[in-house]
Amino acid sequence: MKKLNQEMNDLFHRSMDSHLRLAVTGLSRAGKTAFITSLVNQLLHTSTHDNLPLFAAARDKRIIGARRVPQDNLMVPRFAYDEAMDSLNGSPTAWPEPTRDVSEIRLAIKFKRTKGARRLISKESTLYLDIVDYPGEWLLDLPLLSLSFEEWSAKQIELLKGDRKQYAQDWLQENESVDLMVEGNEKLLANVSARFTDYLHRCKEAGLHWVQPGRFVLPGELEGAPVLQFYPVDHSKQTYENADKHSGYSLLKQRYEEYKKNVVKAFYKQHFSTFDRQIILVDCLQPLNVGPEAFNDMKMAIDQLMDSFKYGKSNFLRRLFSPKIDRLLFAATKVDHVTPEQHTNLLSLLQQMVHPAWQHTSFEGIEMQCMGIASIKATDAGFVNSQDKSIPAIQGIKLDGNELTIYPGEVPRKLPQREFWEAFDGKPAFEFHSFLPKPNPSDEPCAHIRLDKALEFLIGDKV
Ligand SMILES: Nc1nc2c(ncn2[C@@H]2O[C@H](COP(=O)(O)OP(=O)(O)OP(=O)(O)O)[C@@H](O)[C@H]2O)c(=O)[nH]1
Ligand SMILES: [Mg+2]
Repeated sequence: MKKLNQEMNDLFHRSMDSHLRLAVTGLSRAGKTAFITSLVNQLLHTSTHDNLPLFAAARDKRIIGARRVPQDNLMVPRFAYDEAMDSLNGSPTAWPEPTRDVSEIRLAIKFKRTKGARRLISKESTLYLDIVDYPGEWLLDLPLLSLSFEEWSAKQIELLKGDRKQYAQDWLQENESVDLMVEGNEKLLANVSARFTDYLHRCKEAGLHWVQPGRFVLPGELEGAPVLQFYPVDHSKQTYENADKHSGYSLLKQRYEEYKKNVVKAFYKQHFSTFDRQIILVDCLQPLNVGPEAFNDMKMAIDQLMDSFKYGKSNFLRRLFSPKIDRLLFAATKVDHVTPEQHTNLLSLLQQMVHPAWQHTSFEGIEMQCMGIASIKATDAGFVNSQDKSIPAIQGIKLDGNELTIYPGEVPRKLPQREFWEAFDGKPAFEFHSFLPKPNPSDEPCAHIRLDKALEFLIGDKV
């Protein structure tokens, strides 16, 4: 009898538990790994430290404790938290390695209930939080679903201007020698596709974010698969209407269609439809450092990401899968790269960037917020005196190990226009440096800026 009661008690408590899947997205190098590492680290420490004052449940001491538990989804790699912490706590300290694929981590957060009927029955509950890290580039493939091979090709060819055209030279040259009307030669097509992929990599290395198809630069488990061996074709130079079904042209077209069906659609169905909440991390400072082309390119990529959230009733996405994201957070990352009085400008810039999509009426039922955060604070802010003037500055250790104290520059409040860039004569307008993480005792939580505010928005209503 006692055993039965115990089992019933356990069952009862389990029924009080809740479950949330959080997607952490951002374009390449936006700070996803740092964010997840710090989020896990903060939650693991919060029962013993006052590290999250803006996260009400932690501030009010309602979090009893958090621990990592095995994830449900055995097909997705585990998020490398321990490896990331080893890098941050190493000597010298280092940032975690770049990631290339989807990964996942599950936390069990035990907390005291405060409100609602459940409080009367059970005083403690557990929130199971699944955090999924996946490359934002994969969301850039969404428009492919509504584009034919001809339409997609036309868009890609149109982009070949300025720097992009230069990066594409090898691919375009290799392309010249292929007759797509004759029977398809797999090896030849693989070669030209490899040059096209090189071109996309070059764009990415130059700080451009609009890189499509996204899997070409981050193939994950599809590395070397023929479904990643196609490239856009210039239909204005030649007509392919009469291409034989065994021709090179038809092969490219088939692969494009396969990619849409088995890569893009499959990704949305498998992952996207299971999320409850999403954070999109944006590093606005990096493209400001590089120049107008990089900045506009990132804006285009962000617009594209936002399209994934336009769940209009007639939207084909709604029909394709049933998204249930009800909260979406946009976070400008690495705010510790600028002096504190610039944080409001950075936030305003981010708000401008996402404004058109935010306004879109089809954001039915999705709550959105913007904020500036530093997942792992690598600098100290202060003032330096120069000629009777006090100038704000940040101080940190550069990647070469030397200390640097600097005023990195003013962040524009609004989307920078042509005059803004001209004023800087083609030189970077800012000096945003990368810093090494600060050494931190391993039993202390990482220093952060407003990660608690992000947590409050993302899970505050669930604990
Ligand atoms: N100062 C500072 N730098 C950060 C912070 N977060 C990330 N960084 C820097 O940004 C780089 C990229 O961060 P990651 O967390 O690896 O970014 P990611 O989005 O996971 O990158 P990929 O996995 O390569 O797409 C790090 O190596 C750091 O140099 C932060 O909070 N503060
Ligand atoms: Mg990463």
